[in-house]
Amino acid sequence: MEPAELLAAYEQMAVIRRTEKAAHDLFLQGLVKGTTHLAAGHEAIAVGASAALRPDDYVFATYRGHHHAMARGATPEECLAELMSRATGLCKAKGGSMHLTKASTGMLGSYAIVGAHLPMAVGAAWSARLRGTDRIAVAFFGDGATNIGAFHEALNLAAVWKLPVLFVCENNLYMEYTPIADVTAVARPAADRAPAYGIPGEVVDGNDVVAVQETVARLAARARAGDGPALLEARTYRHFGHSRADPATYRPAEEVERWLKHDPLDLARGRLIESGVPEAVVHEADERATTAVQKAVEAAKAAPAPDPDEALTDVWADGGAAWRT
Ligand SMILES: Cc1ncc(C[n+]2csc(CCOP(=O)(O)OP(=O)(O)O)c2C)c(N)n1
Ligand SMILES: [Mg+2]
Repeated sequence: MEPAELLAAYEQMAVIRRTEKAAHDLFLQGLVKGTTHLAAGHEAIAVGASAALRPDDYVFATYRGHHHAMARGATPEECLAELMSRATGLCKAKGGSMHLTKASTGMLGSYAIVGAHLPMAVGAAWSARLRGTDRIAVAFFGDGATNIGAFHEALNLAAVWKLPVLFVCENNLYMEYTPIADVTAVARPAADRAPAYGIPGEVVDGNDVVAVQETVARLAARARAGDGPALLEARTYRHFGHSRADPATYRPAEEVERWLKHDPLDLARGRLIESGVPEAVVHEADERATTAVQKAVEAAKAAPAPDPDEALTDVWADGGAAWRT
């Protein structure tokens, strides 16, 4: 990444981090409807991957998907308003935290059923190829999804049909509360499964935005050129508990401390300074991120509730063109 690109990635991660903190605070104020699964700590995966993708590629995420929605063009205001069930929300308050979707930018949804969206990403990749495009699809999912049947079905079909799809596992070492290592037969839950389907399986430091960008760019180019799918395991750690109901006390203190010292924002900031970007310039990016999220919080709080007359709009496909991106 050139310094200017890295600075933009840093600012985007700073915006996501502050939006997640705002979501946490708004939840505690009773302003968020339903639960939230915050992605603080995972920012570099969404931002690094997005920097490597084209705007017309397809992205699928899980219920822990705020970072992917924002990396693919959703604004903090749209996301926070959605969490708060406001008319200005990304899905006009019909999705909530677990279903952030922005079809116009290729963000084809966040899915609450573990593993369910992997076959859908395979379908999007198949569609892209059938239509003669060179778009690719990317499915982001957690380590827990690697023990779900749909993960294996999706990998197998994508490999057999050599489809342009990337499977990106955000391995944060835990499922809801269970360490993935306690219930998985191999050491690398995603990457070690790739050889069974004859596709490349790689591990990357998911907290290093540059490493993620470079790896995704390489695997995306391969998929785009017709060389088929790949599986990337991005190692990371969540800063908050699984969901708002979870204080995450089951994680050893020294493990938490070790990972907090390996923070994606700190790593990117270190790289920026190393590459000669003045600290004041990085500070300005932090300030812009703070202001942007403060404004988003105020705007979301001030936004009206949805009109009851709209309760039945946008809930069923009408055959229109909106989803044909
Ligand atoms: C098929 C299915 N089984 C169980 C659940 C309940 N559940 C929600 S999140 C989750 C943990 C998933 O962990 P992981 O895939 O590692 O993702 P992370 O939350 O760590 O990002 C579980 C078991 C679900 N949503 N779907
Ligand atoms: Mg996990």
